[in-house]
Amino acid sequence: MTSRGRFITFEGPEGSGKSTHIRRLAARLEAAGHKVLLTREPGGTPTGEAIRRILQHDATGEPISPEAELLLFEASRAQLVRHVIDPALASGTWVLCDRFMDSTTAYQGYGRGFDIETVLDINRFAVAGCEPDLTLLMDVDIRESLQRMEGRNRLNQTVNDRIEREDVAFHERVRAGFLALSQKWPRRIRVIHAMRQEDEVAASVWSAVSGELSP
Ligand code: T5A
Repeated sequence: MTSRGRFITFEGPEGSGKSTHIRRLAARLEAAGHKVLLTREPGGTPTGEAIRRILQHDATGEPISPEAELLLFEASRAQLVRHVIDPALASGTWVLCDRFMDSTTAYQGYGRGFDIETVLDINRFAVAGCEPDLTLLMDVDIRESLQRMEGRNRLNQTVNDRIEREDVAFHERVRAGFLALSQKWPRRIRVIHAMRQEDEVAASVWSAVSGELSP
């Protein structure tokens, strides 16, 4: 019988290096002989990618209420879990996901101010037991996060999306929320100090993964 794969999520403020390090970790796991699937939230399925366009760029032209925003993130997640993550894990593939349920708790709970226990309940409904084995929280301060977003936008000729345009106080609440979650679940959520050189950060990511999951 195939043994179940492992499920690793990357979380943290914008520009904290999630995409950079998820790709580096995937390459290293593949080199170690694992089958690896990379995915992201919101997105990762046709329905999820359509939801991503609505959420990021006001694609309908209509303001999105905070309640609808929360439920759209959860809808994308419910779809991703059932169509992509669960089947991949069952076939022995390691799944690396760029953001997952902790982002909803941090952004919609701590950031927007929804009751945290309510958000956690809706998360549980969406994931139906499919929780990460390990979460890497890429922690940067918000000034660094904003600078990196600017750099990314200059390089890729992009602009900040709807949530990235929130004020500094919102982003500070989100970061504090992520850190609070890492204290609530210290075994699952490992804080990676992501303001160092990229290679040093990659070494910490590998050490957390190899220490916890013996790849
Ligand atoms: N959201 C999401 C919610 O509100 N609720 C939810 O439930 C979910 C799932 C999604 C948005 O939706 C919100 C959160 C977000 O606002 P996203 O696509 O995940 O957005 O976007 P970001 O987090 O904004 O992704 P970014 O690509 O901007 O950030 P990353 O992936 O963290 O960072 P990365 O690797 O792209 O790096 C950004 C820049 O920094 C540089 C890179 O080269 C790049 O230019 N960099 C470094 N620079 C210096 N030192 C290092 N160590 C560096 N590492 C990377």
